[in-house]
Amino acid sequence: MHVTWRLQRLLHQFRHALATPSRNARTAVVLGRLLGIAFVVCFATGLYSHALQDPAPWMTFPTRPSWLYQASQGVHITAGLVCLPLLFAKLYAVFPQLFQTPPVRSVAHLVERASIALFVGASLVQITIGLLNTYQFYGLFPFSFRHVHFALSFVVVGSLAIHIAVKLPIIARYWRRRDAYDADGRLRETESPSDPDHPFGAPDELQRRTGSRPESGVTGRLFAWIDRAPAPEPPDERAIVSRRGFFAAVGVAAGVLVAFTAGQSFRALDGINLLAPRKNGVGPQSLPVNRTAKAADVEESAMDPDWTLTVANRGTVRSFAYAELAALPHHDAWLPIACVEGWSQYAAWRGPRLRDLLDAVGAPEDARVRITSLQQHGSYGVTEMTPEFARDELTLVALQLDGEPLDLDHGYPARIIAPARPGVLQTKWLAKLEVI
Ligand SMILES: Nc1nc2c(c(=O)[nH]1)N[C@H]1C(S)=C(S)[C@@H](COP(=O)(O)O)O[C@H]1N2
Ligand SMILES: [Mo]
Repeated sequence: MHVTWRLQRLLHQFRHALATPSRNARTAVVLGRLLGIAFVVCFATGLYSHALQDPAPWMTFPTRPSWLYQASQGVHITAGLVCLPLLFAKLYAVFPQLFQTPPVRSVAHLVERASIALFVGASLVQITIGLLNTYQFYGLFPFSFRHVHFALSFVVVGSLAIHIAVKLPIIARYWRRRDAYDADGRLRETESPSDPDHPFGAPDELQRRTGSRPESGVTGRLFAWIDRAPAPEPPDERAIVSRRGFFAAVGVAAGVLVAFTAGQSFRALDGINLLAPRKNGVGPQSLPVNRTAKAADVEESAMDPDWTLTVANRGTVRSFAYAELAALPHHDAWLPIACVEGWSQYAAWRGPRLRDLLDAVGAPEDARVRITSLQQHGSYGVTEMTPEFARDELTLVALQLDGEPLDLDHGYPARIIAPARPGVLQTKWLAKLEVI
């Protein structure tokens, strides 16, 4: 008896805690709007990054402003981070819906719930692997991060579209605040029992507060039994999270995440860069390194005094020794490395223009260029560059960084640096440039 009473009381308390005024359809719509924007922004910036790395034959890209990719990558990572508190908040707001009775009422209802299950699952995986990627944990997965992240983005956006279509009536009804609440600040009732305004069968007085109807059937009887337990102490009011408090908590969580990580790209926030894995200015020549020469296994080949850079246009092949490259006219470029993992930093690069080297072998203006590194293993040993980048005056075969020869970890003897490109394509330890 005692055990039953305790259980009753515990569940009763639980029901009070769950029955918050924030757990309703209006909250779900407000959070859904923000999440929808964040997802679409991530999708668009992600597609852009993916296209740059895997350009279809017909694709050309803007090369200015030179920080275009840096901005797009920063927005992608920031929006992705913000999704985390938003998604948990949204799950919190609609959580009682998971326990609807009966679980499935019709074919349409089954489709609705299945699409939500897919959407929630795919989004959580997507955000989690994205977050792990920013901490360079992608080596842990038995799959290619980029390809899974890309494929999942279509699942997320597709199931999001279905979700929006299915919930359109609720979204429309609660879109505006004044339609959602009455003059007393209480949520207006909805007709559909599948609306996420059930405060999980809240005790009577809470049901009145939050403007929802009592449960019926088996759950109704269960809740009636639970509510026979004495009211929990401390009083109910304290267990209730107000709407304002709830949104403030979500806002603070999102703000803290952004403020404490944005320093990995924005110097101004460097001092409070507490959560991001990368720090501005930390690394050889005050620039972070993603993969070291040792990790790329190029220490020997890059330091070889007989190193040459091969430039090829079909039959026309020329080899440039380091001294020959150093004797060519040099140009300066103030450009960022913008890593897909979320950090970016500007630096002063110097060296011959890529287009001057291409001209030396008579490469056509519209040639795509394959760039090969000394690095034999890993995915970034060979990359491709479309002609608008190859011909850009800011695209260099950089020999210098901040007025000094490149550090071995930054790509000595020579590396590519180009405007508006992802960091992964700024190939280090060059071996060969060839017209495709
Ligand atoms: N050959 C080669 N080049 C490479 C890489 C690599 O792994 N191998 N990493 C790329 C990545 S992911 C980034 S972000 C930049 C980082 O350049 P940095 O180490 O000079 O800062 O180099 C790029 N160039
Ligand atoms: Mo990177």
